[in-house]
Amino acid sequence: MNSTCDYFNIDALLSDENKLIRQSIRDFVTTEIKPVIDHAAQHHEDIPNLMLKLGALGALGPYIPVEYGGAGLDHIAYGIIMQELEAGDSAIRSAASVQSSLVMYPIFTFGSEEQKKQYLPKLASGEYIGSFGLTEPNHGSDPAAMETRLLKKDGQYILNGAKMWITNAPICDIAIVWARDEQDKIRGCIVERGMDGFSTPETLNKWSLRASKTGELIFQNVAIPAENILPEVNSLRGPFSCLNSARYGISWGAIGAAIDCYQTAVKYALEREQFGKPIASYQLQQKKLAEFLTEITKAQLLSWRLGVLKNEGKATPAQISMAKRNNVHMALEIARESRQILGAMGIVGDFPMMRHMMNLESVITYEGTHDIHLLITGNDITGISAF
Ligand code: TGC
Ligand code: FAD
Repeated sequence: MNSTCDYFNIDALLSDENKLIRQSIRDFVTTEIKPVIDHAAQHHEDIPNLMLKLGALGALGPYIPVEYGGAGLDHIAYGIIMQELEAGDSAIRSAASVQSSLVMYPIFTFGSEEQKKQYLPKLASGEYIGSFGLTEPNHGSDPAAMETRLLKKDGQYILNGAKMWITNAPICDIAIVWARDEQDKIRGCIVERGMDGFSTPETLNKWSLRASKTGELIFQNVAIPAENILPEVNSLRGPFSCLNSARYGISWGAIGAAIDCYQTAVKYALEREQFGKPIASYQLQQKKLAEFLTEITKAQLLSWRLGVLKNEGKATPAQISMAKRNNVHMALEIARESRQILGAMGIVGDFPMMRHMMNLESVITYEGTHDIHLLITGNDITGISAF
């Protein structure tokens, strides 16, 4: 029997530090997430004190330098953390990847020294929760068409507009918001809870990512002090650079969800008997399991190699798109097919497949849809934009 999910000995490519981090996050997910996640998802609740717990583990801003409160780890470590968290639930990985890649990364990369010192340590510890506002009600795949405006007035800036589908909006302390200025340039700013005219209504009735809060960011003449503007960027390169980091992490995270489904399916298929034999003894079920392990192994190699390129500063946005697209699709297919191996048992919360499957419907949509990533690859091949 082989259900370890390291078929090509990828462990040999990991450092001892990488493996120690994996074990500590795996232990956390086993003891703190798996026992409560079904209840949280069924009841549309988040996990109490999740961000403080992730902060204590070093899972928030793992690659941010230690002087700013991060863990100073490499990109493979970041990927492994995402993998282990998403084996628990995509909502847990979402919480960590938004905070790390979409909030801490832009402050670290495009922020002033004062902004880094003021916000990064509190975000790393989980004392502050951040959100990231790029998508708008009328502009999802095409953020260049955004309508939100950040206009200079009397030494400060006035923010007007709305962002939609924003992870952690209802519970965020700060939001990194992208808007156009009077010269039509894209600027990033830090909006703080409590600023007049800033509200964050929750989006209810989701069938996906039910253990994560999603909402809107609404700005009605919000006065933003000049010191809250990210000084080092004034184009779409700003938000897209954040997406590079988050999409890379998601490529690893999806592997975690797929492994959780695969291992559950192997165990069930060996134990469940029909027609007098374990269902694992039938060729149709073995084909499914063999395909799962093959696809997981290919995804592991893709993400590991991408991590090496990222550590060397050589990963291209198009390579990241390919890995995000392939691995999330792979995980969603495994969630769907492995649920069938459990028959009726696959639809109840005692097993994780249905929850992973519904979560992955969001993961295949956010951070660039499956189709948009295909078009990014097509553009890279041909030099012709088909958007
Ligand atoms: P384009 O004209 O190609 O480029 C505009 C500027 O951006 C630069 N650029 C990039 N820079 C860094 N990394 C990348 N990946 C970049 N892609 C483009 C480019 O060099 C240029 O820079 P500059 O300085 O010369 O102006 O851009 P476009 O408007 O044609 O867009 C192309 C397209 C479709 C690929 C892009 O719009 C896209 O990726 N759309 C998808 C939108 C998306 O992914 N949204 C995600 C929202 S955040 C989210 O979903 C969080 S979920 C979190 C969770 O819970 O886990
Ligand atoms: P649309 O852009 O309207 O696309 C609809 C369909 O049309 C898709 O299938 C798409 O692939 C297709 N399509 C679009 N353009 C083309 C084209 N040129 N050619 C071919 N097909 C095309 N955003 C944030 O900014 N911050 C967040 O924290 C965040 N969190 C999210 C959390 C959840 C749970 C979800 C579901 C979304 C979140 N998003 C967030 C938004 C997410 O990034 C967008 O949903 C995504 O970018 C797609 O935009 P859209 O939903 O408006 O779809």
